[in-house]
Amino acid sequence: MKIFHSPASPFVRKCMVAAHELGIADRIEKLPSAADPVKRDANILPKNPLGQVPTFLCDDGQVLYDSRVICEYLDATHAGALFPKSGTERWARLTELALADGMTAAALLARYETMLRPEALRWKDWTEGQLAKVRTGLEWLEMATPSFGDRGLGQRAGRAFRHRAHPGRRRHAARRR
Ligand SMILES: N[C@@H](CCC(=O)N[C@@H](CS)C(=O)NCC(=O)O)C(=O)O
Repeated sequence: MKIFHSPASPFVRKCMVAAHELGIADRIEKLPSAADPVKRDANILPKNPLGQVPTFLCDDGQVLYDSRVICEYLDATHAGALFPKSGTERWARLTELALADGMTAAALLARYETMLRPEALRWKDWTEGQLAKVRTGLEWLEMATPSFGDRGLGQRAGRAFRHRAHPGRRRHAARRR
């Protein structure tokens, strides 16, 4: 098994967390990649027309993307229990997964906005709208999943997301403290 990999990608990380949980991480070869929505990675494109990571190559030659499909494939083919097989529990967990993916995608879009888009073309309201999705998602998670046992989880994760989207702001926050 091989995966087009980037250590900075939260979606790749999600797949590797699933692989670690299943005890198979060391059986997945990490292929270097430089996925980028503007300068697309020519090595990934023949396997995945979206040119994104994670892109996963199965031992039988089948190619899988995106991270949800890869995680479910790893779970199904290694007798995992990461995805409930049926019933209310399955739909609840899949909906939480959709929330986490949506928050991650919003954070990534906000990050691309500051990292890739030329300053003159940036739209602050749009970036704030993406970060608002992350914020309301974290608030929902804190409310709905007290079993995480860490009431500060949302705030801390929120700060981490904000720092990624606006690297300069942390310094101002630190000065205020
Ligand atoms: N829905 C996809 C999202 C993957 C994604 O956005 N990956 C980013 C890196 S974190 C990427 O490849 N960006 C380059 C691009 O979008 O062209 C998944 O869950 O795998």
